[in-house]
Amino acid sequence: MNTLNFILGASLAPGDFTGFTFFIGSVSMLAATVFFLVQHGQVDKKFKDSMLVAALITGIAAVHYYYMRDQWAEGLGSPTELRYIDWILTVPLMVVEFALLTGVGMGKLFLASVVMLVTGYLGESGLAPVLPADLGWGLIAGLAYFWMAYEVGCLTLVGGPTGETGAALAKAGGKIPEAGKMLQRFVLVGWAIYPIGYMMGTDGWYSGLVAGIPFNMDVVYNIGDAINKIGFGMAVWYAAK
Ligand SMILES: *C/C=C(C)/C=C/C=C(C)/C=C/C1=C(C)CCCC1(C)C
Repeated sequence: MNTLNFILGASLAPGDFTGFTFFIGSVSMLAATVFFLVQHGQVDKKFKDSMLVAALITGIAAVHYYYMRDQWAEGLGSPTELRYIDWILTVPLMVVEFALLTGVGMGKLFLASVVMLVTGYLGESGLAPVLPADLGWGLIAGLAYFWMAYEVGCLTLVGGPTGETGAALAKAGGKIPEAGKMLQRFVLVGWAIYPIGYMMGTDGWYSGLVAGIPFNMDVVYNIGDAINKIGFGMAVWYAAK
């Protein structure tokens, strides 16, 4: 390995579609981070923390994507550990965004996000075969996800009930209720991309269902991250500007 290789990491082979989605991920997360940081200087004082957190989310992801791309390019396969380390840092920061916009304490949402990701990791990595990936770990992760969706008010989009955070979003001042609706759509639709990836990467009752999807799990996760991490920041920016 020469020095340049050491600094830049392994090269992607031409035609490595999955590898290039990792690359696009790192570049777009970096660009979004610059955007959110610049906007941080422009918005009203009370939104500065929200903009900074948006930049942290995409910034942390940019670094992880850089290393995930490298692991993939080295031929080491799906970067499960880096993926879940990224998520365990960035998803709680998305919870912080809700807390900053509403003033509602984030303890329960934070806990649910940790349960969702730790059980998801145990299922996907196969490290804890005491429970099956589908109706064991995956089910627990799914329930934690549904509870979070309820708590932040996703069900109000279809006329249903909401938890405390969702109720506070609707009552907040300025453009926060509108931005809250955007965030709810991301959690309801954008976050639902992840269980599809999980089903593609683990064996279970659903294996036949996802067999026809023409991408692999990493492409699905990469698409989900780009939509959700950048989209979340844009929604917060919308409330702030
Ligand atoms: C920036 C990263 C984000 C927004 C990651 C979100 C991840 C999820 C919503 C993952 C959810 C999962 C389930 C609902 C069930 C199967 C296991 C997971 C962890 C993939």
